[in-house]
Amino acid sequence: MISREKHDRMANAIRFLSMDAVEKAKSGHPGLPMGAADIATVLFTRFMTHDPKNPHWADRDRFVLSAGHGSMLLYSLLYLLGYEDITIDEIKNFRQLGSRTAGHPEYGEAAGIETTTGPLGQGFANAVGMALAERLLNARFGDDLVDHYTYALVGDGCLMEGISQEALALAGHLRLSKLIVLFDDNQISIDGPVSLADSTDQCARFEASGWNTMRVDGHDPDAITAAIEEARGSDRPTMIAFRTTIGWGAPTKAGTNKAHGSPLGADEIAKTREALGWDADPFVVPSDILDDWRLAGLRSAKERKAWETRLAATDAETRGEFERRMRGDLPEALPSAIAEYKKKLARENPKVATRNASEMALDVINDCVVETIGGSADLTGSNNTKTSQTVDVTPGDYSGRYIRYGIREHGMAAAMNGIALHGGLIPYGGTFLTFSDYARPAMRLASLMGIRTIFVMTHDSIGLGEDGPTHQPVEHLAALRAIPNHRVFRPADPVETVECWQLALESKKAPSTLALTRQKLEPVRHEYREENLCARGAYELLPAGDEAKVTLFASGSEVEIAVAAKALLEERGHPTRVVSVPCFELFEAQDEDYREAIIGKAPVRVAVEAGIRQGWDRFIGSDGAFIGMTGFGASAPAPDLYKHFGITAEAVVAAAEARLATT
Ligand SMILES: Cc1ncc(C[n+]2csc(CCOP(=O)(O)OP(=O)(O)O)c2C)c(N)n1
Repeated sequence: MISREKHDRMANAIRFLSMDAVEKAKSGHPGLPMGAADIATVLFTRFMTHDPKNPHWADRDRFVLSAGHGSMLLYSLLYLLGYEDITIDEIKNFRQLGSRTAGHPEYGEAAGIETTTGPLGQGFANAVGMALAERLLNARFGDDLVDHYTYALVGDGCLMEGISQEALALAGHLRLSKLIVLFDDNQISIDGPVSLADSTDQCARFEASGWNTMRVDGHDPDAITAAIEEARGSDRPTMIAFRTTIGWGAPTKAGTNKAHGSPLGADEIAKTREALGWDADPFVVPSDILDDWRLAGLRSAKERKAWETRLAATDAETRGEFERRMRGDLPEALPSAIAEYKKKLARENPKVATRNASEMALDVINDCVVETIGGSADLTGSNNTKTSQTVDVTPGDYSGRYIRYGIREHGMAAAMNGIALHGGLIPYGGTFLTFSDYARPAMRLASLMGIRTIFVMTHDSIGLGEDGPTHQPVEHLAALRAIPNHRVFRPADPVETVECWQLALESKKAPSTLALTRQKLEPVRHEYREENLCARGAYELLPAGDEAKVTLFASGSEVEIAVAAKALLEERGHPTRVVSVPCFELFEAQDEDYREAIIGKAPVRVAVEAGIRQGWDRFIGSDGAFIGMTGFGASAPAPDLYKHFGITAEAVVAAAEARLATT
């Protein structure tokens, strides 16, 4: 049992490391770490089951600092608890180039940082995904292997963001009782008191969605302990509103927005040292306090060993399967299952929309890759994300493989990130491509973190037809391609669709978006090829009959237009090649020789895509012809729209011939 005096000094160690690091960096946020230090100290000394010496232990509790600006709270904890990645030098180098202690916590920089946070509210929704992943894996592997808590520390900002509503509604509905949200209820944000802009009763809001809630003094260790204890026994997710003082301990700045996001200043820090009776120099933690923290870091070593014993005692097959899934390796049988399916496609040549092709591919994949977790933001029948293998997950029954995310694109995307981050599962989820805008902040973070989240985005152009311009993506392909480390796949037919799915599954360190059509397409790949041609991002689909005078580049639904245009151009005496471009990002990853060969030497280059031109100059040059969209779409049947906007084989021929005439 930790005495009150000891608790206070341990919490003060967090406070001084945080304020001194922010002061040295001349930037950062001392207020949150100082205010939440008591909560964090109780959590990590009495409850968190984790092992700094084995930080990737699969069944560890997860802690998410959703209020990522308070990063020094997390870095202080990791240092104090003995995580090797965060040394005192890293603390001293807070926010400096090359340090692990980035401005906001970055996943992958140090063990113990479970997700990248900073954009407020994201971490909360990630935690929902982690807590869901925990239940899903528990249903598959039992309490012996998977049975842990997920804690998220959120601030006023996280709870004001709209994503928090999506996250809490989903968690409440699914009854994720092992999710515990610690709300740093300090009533202060950047502009000043939260009351300037918000008067929500947060507890009432959570309760309305099926949460257990409590209001607790966030500076009383016994009260904090009792609350977390109670939360752990709840049959519902719990939100504890801890009333705290931002910048607790700073004599003049505590309780004000002056403590939120700038160094306290030498004078205030000196006065805080005095007020809290802390005479250690900056970055020095008195040895007895450091020892206490390091001991706290060892508190779960026994549990970790017991878990390892249980894992070792598990039958070899289950153990092997658990370990494979946690490593994120795909089943060995996948390539042959896909090869068989591609052979079948070559025989049958089905004329289907790529959203249907995606469902067909998923039917093969889900049979083999049992760790996929599907879902959709209320567009299941449109996104074709549900297959025969994916039974619904329901409140309290997590044995299924399909999440009804509800009309919550942003929450879905961020929860999927949480599932991917947890490990052991591969999440994919659908909505309309145009609503990728609603999911984009989480899609960007998936890219920044380099994780395998798969976004299934159907209705990928004006080809969706009658729903009109509100639903027709125009700039979205370009906008998603603009995100670094994000693979945007736009397959042209069933063969390309399964190839792109395979690439998305194999992409352990980058998320993928599959842009899929609503409308039926002519297949363009008729022969079986074992090689995944989409893997190079762009490839020659059809060579020219003679030395090429024209190269046509196209993606997805416009490849069939390019194929038709090639036939017309060749009839008219212009040798033409067709390059299918399913993925810009993978094309850029090829070597120079390959890229040059694909761009080719034909004097005329034309690209066709039912979206905006941005990005295509990479293929056609600034003097190339682009057949696509220059503004918003319209409401009409798809074939009428293609004609109306001039995205036709005839238009391609006319553009190519106009240029041929000047070469
Ligand atoms: C999506 C998003 N919008 C805005 C910001 C900028 N921002 C960082 S912290 C903050 C205020 C957060 O207030 P609160 O959660 O109460 O944190 P505290 O003041 O208690 O540290 C804002 C607006 C952000 N990080 N993310």
